[in-house]
Amino acid sequence: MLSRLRSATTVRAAIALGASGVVLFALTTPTATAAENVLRADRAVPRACFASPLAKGAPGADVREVTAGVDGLVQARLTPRDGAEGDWDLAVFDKATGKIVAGSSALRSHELAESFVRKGQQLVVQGCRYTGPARTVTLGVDFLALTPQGPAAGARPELVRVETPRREDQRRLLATELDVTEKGDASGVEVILADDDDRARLTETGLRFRTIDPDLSRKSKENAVADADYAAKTAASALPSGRTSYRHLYEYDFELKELARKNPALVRAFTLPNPTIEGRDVVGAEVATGVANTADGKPVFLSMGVHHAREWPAGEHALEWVYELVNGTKQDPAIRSLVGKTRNIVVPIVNPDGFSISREAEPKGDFSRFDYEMKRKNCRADDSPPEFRTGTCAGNPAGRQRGIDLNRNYAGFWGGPGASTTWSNDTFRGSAPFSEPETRNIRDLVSNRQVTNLITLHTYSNLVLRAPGVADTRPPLDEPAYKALGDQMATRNGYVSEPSWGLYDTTGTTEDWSYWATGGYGFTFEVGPSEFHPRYANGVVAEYAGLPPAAGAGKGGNRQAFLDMLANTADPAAHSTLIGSAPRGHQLQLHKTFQTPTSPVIQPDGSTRPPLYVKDTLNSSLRATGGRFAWSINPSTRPYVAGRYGRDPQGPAQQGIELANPAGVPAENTGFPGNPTAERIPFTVKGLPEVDNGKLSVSISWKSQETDWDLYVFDSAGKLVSQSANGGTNSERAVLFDPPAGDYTAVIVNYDQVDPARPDDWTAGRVEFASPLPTTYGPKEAYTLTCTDRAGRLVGLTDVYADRGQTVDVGEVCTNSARANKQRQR
Ligand code: 0X9
Ligand code: ZN
Repeated sequence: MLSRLRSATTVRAAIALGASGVVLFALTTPTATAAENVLRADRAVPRACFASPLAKGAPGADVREVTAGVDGLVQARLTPRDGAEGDWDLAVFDKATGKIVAGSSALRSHELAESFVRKGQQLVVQGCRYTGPARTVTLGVDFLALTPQGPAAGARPELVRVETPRREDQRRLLATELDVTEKGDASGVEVILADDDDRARLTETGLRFRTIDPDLSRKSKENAVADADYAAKTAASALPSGRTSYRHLYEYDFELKELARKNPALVRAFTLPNPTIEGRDVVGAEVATGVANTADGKPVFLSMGVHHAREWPAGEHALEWVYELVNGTKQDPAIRSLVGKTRNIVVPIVNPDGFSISREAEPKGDFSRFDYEMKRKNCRADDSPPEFRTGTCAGNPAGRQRGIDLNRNYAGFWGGPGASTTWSNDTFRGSAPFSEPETRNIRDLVSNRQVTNLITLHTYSNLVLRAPGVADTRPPLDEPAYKALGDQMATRNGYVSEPSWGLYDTTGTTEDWSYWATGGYGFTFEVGPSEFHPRYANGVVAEYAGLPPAAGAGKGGNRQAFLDMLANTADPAAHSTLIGSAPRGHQLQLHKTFQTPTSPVIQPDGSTRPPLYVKDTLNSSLRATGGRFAWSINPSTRPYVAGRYGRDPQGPAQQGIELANPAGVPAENTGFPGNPTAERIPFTVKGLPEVDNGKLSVSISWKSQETDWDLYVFDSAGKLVSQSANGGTNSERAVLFDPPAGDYTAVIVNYDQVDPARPDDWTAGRVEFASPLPTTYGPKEAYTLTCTDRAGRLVGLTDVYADRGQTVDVGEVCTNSARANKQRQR
């Protein structure tokens, strides 16, 4: 794809160096001095810095004018001076029109405002002192030239389907280095042709192809137009905030701190511990009655959006949930009551670097390398080859391919199937579990609070997913209650509730770490039926509020699903509770440290290395108010070791069945199910009281790995219930758990023969049955509970075992602990 590369020239135009030696400024006046790089405001004015350019000398702000020296990116940064923190924000405007170009509104004075500019464009850079003691702050402005290369003229992104019936054809296609999508089936693969150049290259191969979508970018552009139209004619939407359009990153951060400023007893905005790769702060908010005391022992519901940059509705849902809780606390007794019993943490944008790029990019919708609007991952560059490590994330020769898939980077089963080892792949897992600052932020939250309930928001597919991400893990002991909670929420949004392996294998995902390590019920919502960021009215308003055309129309939508999750958070039967008494001002601490293996780590060549052992430390605290306390916590035994849910066999498994291979070999068929040519072999699955089948597997094998047979299993209603359609193997195995009794058909497709004249027919066709696996129980684990007095002395120490739903009385933990006394004597 080299001809299409837009290379980012990292040479900065018209740069002056500040006193600290950092690259700072490109001023209209060529001789910038360090003093001009310092913004000053003698008082703070809480306002939206990005709303409009302020008059010169306006209180609480300071302004510089700069001219873009290049076609490319502007990057304006604020950093605190002399250690004085406070909260300054930043905005860049087009001088001629006054329109916002870029903004940044994080909670401290670490700001990065970045967007695209034209050479010669005059810009107004505005710093605003929102709050806090810092009168001055350092401003730096960089320009990065982006050089478009390759023929923009022939650009007409189209999606085609290329027929690659033989392995030789697949090789020929891959050799073109065209943009092959992940959408392929038994008979061919979809390929993106960005321009005439690509079309010519595909034509040269002589492979057959047909157009699926003649203009890939149309939908994105149409959506952008429809969104502008909707926003223009809608005064207020049905959302709690009334919002009518997708927010920018700077709006998210600003709204969170405004909510906190206006509701100080109810909302607390906070910065997560790790800045991103590009240096942005990640911002969250907590909503609770008496929000300041984070150690009040209430159960915590954590919701998150935008692990994946392009999944904008995820962030919108998360922020609207904050408004829901705030409005509800004021206006709705039921919500007020629930908010009084819980603490709610919301991180709308887990991946601000990626989100900012996707949100600020021009809508293309062609999924090409330089379709930044469709970026998914974070901004890590150092896993990519050296030639791709240059440039900022928004303009680099690897385009949107740079980065780690944050939803493959958590430690849970990390390194297993359903994640990529290739840096440029959209599901690249990263160099190690928790290698990324963004996933470490969430790890930190979940490890240091009692997060009993968690929803991580994604788009799309209309799903409510729970752990595990791969079937082999087997369901946790909690499965019945965990499933019931997911099913309940799905009645509200109209989505399908299932374990996430039902979608496809994934490892290293959020709740496959958080749930198995802490026991807090974790779900992934895949919001909306199609498109990563559809029209706002559909993808956000309708999905959230339960309006047509959403599947949750008339059922309450995601709003009601979240409220159900909130009710579950408040329900002591859904977690564990410690009760006891402690003197006022004493601090109780629950501590637990353990190691959990990852998956056997898949290597780029397909071999595996032994699992890594990842150490987790959970540490949460309660500040005693004197007398009795109640502390809502997760069960002490983590689900990973607690056992697995199963059922006892009610009878033997059914005898195996041989599949008789019909005479002859069907014609080669790379187009199943469109082309029905196949062998069809019926078989019958029995049921109780005669047999009890926990698992059914249908398998076939043949001689050469160059031959390709595929296998599908249909039930008597003609529904596909299992399939196995690999290439490069000499066997297939299709599996179905708890198969209902009835008639089934194995459909066997001759996909590819090495030598069709002397076919390599399948043999050893069998249906095998296995008994259900009974429930297993593992060891119990304890928390260590300590009590320290006001002076920080340890005055109590004991082990605590607590099961889900259980209330454990630990008594007078700060005075009655023999172990603590012993410890003190040493
Ligand atoms: O692949 C993903 O990360 C999620 N889909 S998305 O299109 N939003 O990227 C699905 C993850 C499902 N698995 C688990 N959450 N375990
Ligand atoms: Zn996602």
